[in-house]
This record gives sequence, structure tokens and C-alpha cells, in this order.
Amino acid sequence: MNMEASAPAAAGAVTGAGTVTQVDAAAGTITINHGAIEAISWPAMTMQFTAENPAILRGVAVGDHVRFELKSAAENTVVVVVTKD
Ligand SMILES: [Cu+2]
Repeated sequence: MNMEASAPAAAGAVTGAGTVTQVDAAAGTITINHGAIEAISWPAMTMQFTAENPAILRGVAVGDHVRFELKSAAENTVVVVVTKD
């Protein structure tokens, strides 16, 4: 039984949601016009993230509405999860 696949975000996980404006799975970069992320006092903005594992960006396209999880509040330009909303 794979618990990880369906597990909810861990307590303290920093998550956001937004619209993809650029994605480069080969480079492992994704730019998201995201809403406010209160956990780290971010207003809404458009910014580029680096995927910890570039493979998570496969199948993600410009215009997709996505939810994402940051690696941590400190490593807040690294995304560890990106899922289509
Ligand atoms: Cu941001």
C-alpha cells in the first residue's frame, strides 16, 4: 500500500495555487502567477520556481491552473509538488 501518493500535505507545508505562465521541464523551471501565500507573507505575484525533481513538470503546460508545494519556507523558490487543479 502506497501511503505517500495520497497523503495530504504535511503539517507546516507551504502551498500555493496559480496559473502557469512558463514551463521548461528540461530545465526544471516553472513560472507561476500565484495567489497570496499567507504562511510566508507573500502577496500574489508572478515568479519562477525551480522543480526539485524536474520530472514533476512533465505534463504541465502554460495556462494550467495548478497547486504547488514549496520545499520549505526557507527554500521558497523550490517546488516539490505541482498538481493540476
Ligand atoms: Cu511568489
